[in-house]
Amino acid sequence: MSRKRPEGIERYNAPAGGWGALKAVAESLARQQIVAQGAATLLKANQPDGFDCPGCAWPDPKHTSSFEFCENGAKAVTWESTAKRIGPSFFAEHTVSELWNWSDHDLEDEGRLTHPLIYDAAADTYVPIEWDRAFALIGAQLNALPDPGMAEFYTSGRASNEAAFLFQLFVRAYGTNNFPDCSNMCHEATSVGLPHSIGVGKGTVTLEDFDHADAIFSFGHNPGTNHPRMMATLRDVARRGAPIIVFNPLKERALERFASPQSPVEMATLGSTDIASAYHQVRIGGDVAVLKGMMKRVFELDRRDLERGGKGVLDRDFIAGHTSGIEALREDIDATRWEDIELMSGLTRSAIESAGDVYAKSKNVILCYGMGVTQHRNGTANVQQIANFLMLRGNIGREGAGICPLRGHSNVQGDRTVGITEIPNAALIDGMERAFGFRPSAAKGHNAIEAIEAIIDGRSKALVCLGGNLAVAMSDPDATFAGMRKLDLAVHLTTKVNRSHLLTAKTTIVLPVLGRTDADVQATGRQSVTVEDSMSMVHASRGFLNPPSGDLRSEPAIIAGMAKATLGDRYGIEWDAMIADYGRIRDKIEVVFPDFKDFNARIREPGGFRLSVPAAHREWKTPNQKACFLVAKGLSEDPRVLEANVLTLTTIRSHDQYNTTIYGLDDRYRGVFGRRDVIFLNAKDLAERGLADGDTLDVEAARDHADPDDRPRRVKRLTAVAYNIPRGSAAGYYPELNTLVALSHYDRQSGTPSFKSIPIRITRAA
Ligand SMILES: Nc1nc2c(c(=O)[nH]1)N[C@H]1C(S)=C(S)[C@@H](COP(=O)(O)OP(=O)(O)OC[C@H]3O[C@@H](n4cnc5c(=O)[nH]c(N)nc54)[C@H](O)[C@@H]3O)O[C@H]1N2
Ligand SMILES: Nc1nc2c(c(=O)[nH]1)N[C@H]1C(S)=C(S)[C@@H](COP(=O)(O)OP(=O)(O)OC[C@H]3O[C@@H](n4cnc5c(=O)[nH]c(N)nc54)[C@H](O)[C@@H]3O)O[C@H]1N2
Ligand SMILES: [Mo]
Repeated sequence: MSRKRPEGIERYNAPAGGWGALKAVAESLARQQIVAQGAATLLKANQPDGFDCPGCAWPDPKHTSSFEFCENGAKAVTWESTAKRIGPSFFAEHTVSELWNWSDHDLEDEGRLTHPLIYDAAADTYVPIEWDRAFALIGAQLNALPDPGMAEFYTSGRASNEAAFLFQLFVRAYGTNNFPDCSNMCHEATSVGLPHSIGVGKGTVTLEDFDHADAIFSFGHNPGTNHPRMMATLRDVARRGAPIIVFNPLKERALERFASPQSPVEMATLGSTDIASAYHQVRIGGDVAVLKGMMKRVFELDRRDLERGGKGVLDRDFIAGHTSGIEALREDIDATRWEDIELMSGLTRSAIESAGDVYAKSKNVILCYGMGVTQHRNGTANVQQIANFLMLRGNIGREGAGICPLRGHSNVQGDRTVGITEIPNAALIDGMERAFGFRPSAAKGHNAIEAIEAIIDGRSKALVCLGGNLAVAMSDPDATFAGMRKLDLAVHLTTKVNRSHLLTAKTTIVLPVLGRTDADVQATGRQSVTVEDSMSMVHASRGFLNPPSGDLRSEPAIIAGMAKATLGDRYGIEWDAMIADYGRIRDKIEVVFPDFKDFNARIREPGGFRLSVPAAHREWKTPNQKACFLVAKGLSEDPRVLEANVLTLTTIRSHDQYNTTIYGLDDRYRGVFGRRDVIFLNAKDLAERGLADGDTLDVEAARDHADPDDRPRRVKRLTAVAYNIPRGSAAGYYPELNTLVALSHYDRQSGTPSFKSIPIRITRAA
């Protein structure tokens, strides 16, 4: 019996990857009109003398590999190296009010910006402006603020180390630590949570560790779409027969089956490799429950083994020699009841026990995780329970084992390393003083949520964005948009036009930048920049394409231009010399951060070098010099999830988007074609409400009357798609559903918005 599915909804039965991926690359090359140049561009991605792929932060094998195929990396590269251009004549023809009604896809699809622009309010259009005039205006307006703390400086994680370092230098010399950053919406729970556990806010594994792992645990990430080069690694692990245990509410195809476009056999025979050995569809927000459940099992196995005269399954040497807090953890786990674990995780006790058994039997375990773990009200607790789980069997700081957060933007980790932080520590302040002879303020600045709150309240009057699309990426776009329209000054460094640029302030300036793929030529010749991947490897990136116009500047050059116009020769900073030769920026980075010793020499080695990750060799930079087991109270921090009729909504990326950049309207592996206005629901949850597959629904966020920010938040007319997802869970696309997220809905420890658990109610649309 076949029932008619909603328009554009099909079943996708093939493995991830394979010929579908090759076809998608060909299509995106053609769409961006760059078949000849574009194909050559792709071959330079992640090559020793080429540019770092702007797609994701997964490392490359020694960074010397031949071109590693990746469909979504290809989309990112072609989107940037497109032949399409958007110049002054386009803006003369389209008012900003008209462009506001364009879709996010259509805005960016117009192509690369060619000229610096300023908003002309009388004509409601963007008009060209000379670079020096733009800098002078920015400098004058920043200097006119009564307090530097009234300006916000946002960084999106594509910025190179060199750009990010100059940005923080400019802003600290100007006098504030207001550094909202895309990381605040992303892996902040990792950056804040892990230092308390293991003394460093980064992953501990290298790519080689995957060759020695006996089991991989995967929580809340979708590598087939978001870190496709990771699939080669997971495929190797699966083919060795090592178990891969997945916890994800959705059955993500690439975690089930993957056909490697680099395997002639799989391509020729239409074969594939099974990836997950066990796939547990945890309820959204149920990860703390799962982790506590598995730890409960490990403690139980340990007790049993001891009773039988064995040595137990805990790593007692590691625990005694390296850790603190095991007793408090054990008490918490003992006090946690299986009924509650089952209720909150949506999994049976026996399923969780079976996963715990695999863990206890495996000598070396790596645990990988993404946004499904961090973007919750208890995101930090989630991350810390992961660390606890690994530490029970000493799975941190030895070969084949460790924690592996999958970072987002290709250099989001590097930006943090070189000083983009609203909470500068003493080492950073001292380093800046050593390098530049002035002592920056140590006062805490704003993170992303605090910056938006300040903008909405009118406490902050200027916003300078080094890339990104802050207004669309953030929670509560309605309030955020209104706030941004009240600014005195908005400045955007960008490759293309997006919605944030249409939120005009009294003065609004859009500055077009060179991208990763473009050649960056300065006074001493063609420059390289550097980036840091998810595994703390730092390496050079060098573009080679002719820039979209002669009027573009590099991000470092623009930052220096703004800095000179704002600061004059304050502190004698040699901006021009640093722009002439980025090697001089790296020399300064090395003075501020001694870990970058011999920076310029070491990036000449193929593959670059690894920054030190003390926990990776069991050196614990925590106050008590130990790895700390940390207790998280309870299993959830949002009482609304247990209210009658409430579902928990997660917001995810389709296969055809890069964050707020929408390449196309398909989500191939989930069987969605030509649309994004859908909500995935369990058929029984639909039936219970008298609804069915294909019905048009309105979605409303569950109210929180204790929250001063409480008000109705609705998204109308989404098509229900009956989907393989746990009862009580729902999923839909970011950023369309951000309207449902209150600004106050975030993890109190890290400030990460709870984009992955939004309590909602659904009703049939009128
Ligand atoms: N092509 C492409 N690549 C990208 C990006 C992109 O948009 N497009 N974005 C980049 C960025 S900035 C980032 S941060 C990363 C994001 O990479 P991911 O972390 O993979 O991103 P999401 O799409 O948010 O996927 C989260 C996954 O978590 C699952 N999930 C949702 N809620 C829960 C939960 O409560 N528990 C568990 N266990 N799982 C859950 C979802 O089903 C989904 O599979 O990718 C980077 N790479
Ligand atoms: N509901 C929900 N919201 C989320 C998330 C979620 O999972 N669910 N994820 C969050 C996460 S993980 C992140 S990281 C944020 C992303 O937040 P952002 O980093 O702010 O957003 P992006 O969409 O990556 O930014 C895209 C824009 O960057 C600009 N750009 C592209 N390349 C370059 C370049 O080389 N230089 C410059 N200067 N600009 C460039 C272009 O203008 C493009 O439009 O969103 C967060 N928001
Ligand atoms: Mo991210």
